[in-house]
Amino acid sequence: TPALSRTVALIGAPTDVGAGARGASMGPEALRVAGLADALRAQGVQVLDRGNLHGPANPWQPAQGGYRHLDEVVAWNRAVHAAVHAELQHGHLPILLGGDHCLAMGSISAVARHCRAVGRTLRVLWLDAHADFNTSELTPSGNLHGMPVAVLCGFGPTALTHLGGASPALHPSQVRQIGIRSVDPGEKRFVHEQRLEVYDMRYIDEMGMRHTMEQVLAGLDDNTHLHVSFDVDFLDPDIAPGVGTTVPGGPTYREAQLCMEMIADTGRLGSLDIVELNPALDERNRTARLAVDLVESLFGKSTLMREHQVRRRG
Ligand code: EXY
Ligand code: MN
Ligand code: MN
Ligand code: MN
Repeated sequence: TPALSRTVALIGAPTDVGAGARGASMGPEALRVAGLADALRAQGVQVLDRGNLHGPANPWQPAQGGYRHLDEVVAWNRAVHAAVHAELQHGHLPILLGGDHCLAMGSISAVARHCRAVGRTLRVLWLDAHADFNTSELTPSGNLHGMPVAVLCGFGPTALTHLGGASPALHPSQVRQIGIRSVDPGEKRFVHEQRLEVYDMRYIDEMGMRHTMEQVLAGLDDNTHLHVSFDVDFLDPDIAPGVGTTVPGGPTYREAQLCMEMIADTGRLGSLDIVELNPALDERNRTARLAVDLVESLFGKSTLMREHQVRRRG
């Protein structure tokens, strides 16, 4: 299997149609202003900024039939699916700049379709305070950013479950959820029923981030494509206030860095979403700058040369 690409394509999807608060639509530009492209270049990555996708405005309507803004969410995710799939076919590593987390439906369905076609094994790391496993029956809000994992596993409206043709895009056994600390009651039953592998904050508290990531990354091989779906609300709100759905008690700065560094060490990162950043709620773009800082680690930045650290320890 050839090595995964060191050419990254940035794809902006400036929308908040799946969210319960306005403002994530400003995420792509905030990440660019925080220096995302230069930070990646500093890690030896070639960066192509594809600009922003276009889609319908946020009509700000109540939910209908358990879904809020379903038509708009479908339109945005069709655009995301096409753009992400095209970059993978060109051998590039797509980074989706959200936008709210409903966009993972388009992005991950494209990654799954690509992996199916080339015979790669896909594993999805879902970094989030939330399980995002609601359905129209279970959701308390109708907001589609609370449903992408369920949709990708085949539970949801056909227009979304079949974005990549075949459905389901994912089997629950391909997903690892990390940092979870807010799950709705019906959603929780469904997570158990579908046997999602969840490393919640209690697990991280008791076992530590190092052991957690060893479990999350166990069993990878050189045919694995890792997709990281990074919901910025994964992070503790004390360090990352710029999100619409803060939940206290998230990973610290050091825990988040270690999480990213251990993913980088695998060398298997094949695609990435950065979602839910809400500049309207941020403080002087600090959450965007933190996200960029963590992405540097995800692409291999560490304090010292890794081999030097290992030599000193040995
Ligand atoms: N579980 C809640 C809901 O479904 O409305 C909150 C979901 C927030 C989802 C954020 C993006 O991760
Ligand atoms: Mn190229
Ligand atoms: Mn999410
Ligand atoms: Mn979340």
